[in-house]
Amino acid sequence: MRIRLMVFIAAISLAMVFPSAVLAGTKYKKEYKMSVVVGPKLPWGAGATRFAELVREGTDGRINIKVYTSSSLMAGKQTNEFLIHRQGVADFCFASTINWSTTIKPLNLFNLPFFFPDYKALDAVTQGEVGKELEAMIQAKGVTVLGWGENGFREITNSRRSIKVPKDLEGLKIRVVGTPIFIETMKAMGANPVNMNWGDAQVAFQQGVVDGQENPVVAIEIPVKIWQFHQYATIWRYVIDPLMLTVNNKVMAGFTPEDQEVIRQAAVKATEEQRAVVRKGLIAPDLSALDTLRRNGMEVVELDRATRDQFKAKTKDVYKKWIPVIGTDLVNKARTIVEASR
Ligand code: X2X
Repeated sequence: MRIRLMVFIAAISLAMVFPSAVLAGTKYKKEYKMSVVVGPKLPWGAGATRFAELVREGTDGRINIKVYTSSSLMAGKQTNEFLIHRQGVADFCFASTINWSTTIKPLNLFNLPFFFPDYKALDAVTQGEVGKELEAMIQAKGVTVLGWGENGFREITNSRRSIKVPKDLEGLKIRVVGTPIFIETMKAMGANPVNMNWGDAQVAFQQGVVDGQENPVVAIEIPVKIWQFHQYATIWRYVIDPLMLTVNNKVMAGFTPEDQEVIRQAAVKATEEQRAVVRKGLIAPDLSALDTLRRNGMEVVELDRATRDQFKAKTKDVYKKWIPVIGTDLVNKARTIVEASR
């Protein structure tokens, strides 16, 4: 009896001293690596740090995630991120669909020019059936999507002239991510695209190697003070850039069920918060983010639906080529959801 009691007390003390993961025989790594393409101060990088903090707190320090910003895990080459994630070089990612779309073709859905008119349409797609299908495809490739964050609608800025109609864009040298559909879309609209990693882009803006670029206002353009390089901004919502907070499947399987649950909840919380941050000031009546651009000397043009349609009309061939690549069924489903949301 006494011995049994002693064993019981010993077991309890052991459980208190050692975390459940150790008792369960699961060996955790000292550090888990999380990849982010941009710097730590941008809302995207901050969202990753927030996730890491929530996981650390929720697991009493059992899971220690270090955020590697500025594409450092893939030597600057942002379109390689999915590959290094799949291989396990990055255990976690907070990633843009754009950077992964070179490898996972259906993600080019979000790159279709002028396909998503607003946040309502976007949310209906990512939170619904289409979002689930994309998650299942990614899962089958070895990675779990834990939550959807956001970089935002991508708006064009440049140093030459105000872009109000398609003709204004003609001949402008625009930096884009090195993913084929971006290059083809810019060419279709008459621009002269130059592909470049984000890590090299800011120096290129400074040196005037390119005339312009396209990125979300709150998530990128304001934090990098784009007005240092460009005086003109056009709000045209031509492409949406969702972010996915993800974990490598094998890494996830190595955690106890309780810790997996902590990770899932942390991802939902961190992405919800991050989405709210990057939308602030961009939804009428609060358009204060555009005022920030103006206050810093930029001329800001907001395109109406008819003008967006003029740009869209120029990208017909992009649609023709990419719909079958993305998956005709998937695009049709998304289109139905977008139309129903209007
Ligand atoms: O390279 C870009 O423009 C950026 C930072 O927005 C992405 O990673 C897609």
